[in-house]
Amino acid sequence: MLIQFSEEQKMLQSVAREFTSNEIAPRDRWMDENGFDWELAKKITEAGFMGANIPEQYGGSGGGIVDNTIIAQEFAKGSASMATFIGAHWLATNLILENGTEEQRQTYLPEAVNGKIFAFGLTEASAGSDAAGIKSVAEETEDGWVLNGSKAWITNSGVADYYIILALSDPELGTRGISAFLLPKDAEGLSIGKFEKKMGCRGSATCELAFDNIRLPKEALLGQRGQGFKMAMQTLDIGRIVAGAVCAGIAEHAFEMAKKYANERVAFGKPIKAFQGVSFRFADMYAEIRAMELLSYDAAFLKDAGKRCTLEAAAAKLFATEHCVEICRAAQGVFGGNGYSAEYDIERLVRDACGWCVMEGSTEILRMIVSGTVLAK
Ligand code: COS
Repeated sequence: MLIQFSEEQKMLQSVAREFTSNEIAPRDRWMDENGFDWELAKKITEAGFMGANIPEQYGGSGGGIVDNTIIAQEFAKGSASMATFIGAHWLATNLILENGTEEQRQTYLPEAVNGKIFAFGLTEASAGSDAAGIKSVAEETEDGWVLNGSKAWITNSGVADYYIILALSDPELGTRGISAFLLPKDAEGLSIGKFEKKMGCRGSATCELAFDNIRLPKEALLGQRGQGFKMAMQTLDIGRIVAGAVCAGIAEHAFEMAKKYANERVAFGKPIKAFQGVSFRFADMYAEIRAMELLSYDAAFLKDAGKRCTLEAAAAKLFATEHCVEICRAAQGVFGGNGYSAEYDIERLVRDACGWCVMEGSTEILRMIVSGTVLAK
């Protein structure tokens, strides 16, 4: 037993688990077919999860990264979409928490706790993995900033109340010329595209954003000018830890579905779990899920201890996303032909799992980070 949760964390885990089985899991198929579930988002707010990462002085529950990781893993056991939604909200609000002025914290964090949805806008159509290649520009004026450009694949866009947008404030300075800005959804000049038709995680909203001469006040600058890239990378470290646990949750969901089926389905006069071709899959799935958890919580405890965890977070996400897809495919295989039918739900998990191989750092980018770090040592 390597993961040592406190009594409070064990309680949080059981509360999140119960909430997931009562409220989230029953809505997952509906979200896959219909998109974002506003009613469920309201219940998530009422249960206090939106502010799980926010200190009590701003109305949140004051949890650390381990706490967030616990909640995300539990949510993912019921719905990858809802885990994606809350993960993106925390990603954006963590940026305010860690880099905002006291006034920004006091303005935005209580709103985040009370159900205003936040989104993190880094990616552009021509700058995904190459995050430093963004082209959106924020030009300084006498009374603030003028924002132009666009973003793509922004989780929570279309449902968010606030966006944190990374843009070039000083293009000639490279990564040190990128700054972060707080953008409200009703800003004049902001256009939000239609919801992307995605393969999976369809209950989480994703759109394109376009900025046409949006005038922002001076106070819209989040953190220090030129520190946006570093801030984004730091918050992505946390995002990747949470992503690892989300994948462990999706994989466990698939494991449980397949286990039930393997007990009930009879072939050649026996439940199919009696056949080694089926039962051995569960051995591999179990071991891999456990490893996913250990890597994710190892990085989460490191982060909560105030240490840099770029390597550990990237390794956790790398291992977890790739194995999550394999586990979901193995679980789907247990269902035989029925695994190909939407009626049995397992195909949805395969689609959901694939999304996590690109969100918050593709497999290839994570390999670059891990190999670059270990070979430099
Ligand atoms: N924590 C703190 N600082 C970091 C950091 C981290 N995790 N990663 C990079 N930095 C800093 C570097 O130390 C460097 O600082 P200095 O200018 O002071 O030297 C600066 O940021 C630039 O770093 P680097 O040179 O490594 O930047 P690159 O342009 O080479 O990009 C990768 C590095 C590829 C790792 C980055 O672009 C990346 O993570 N891409 C994937 C983006 C992503 O995950 N997108 C998914 C959608 S967003 S939800």
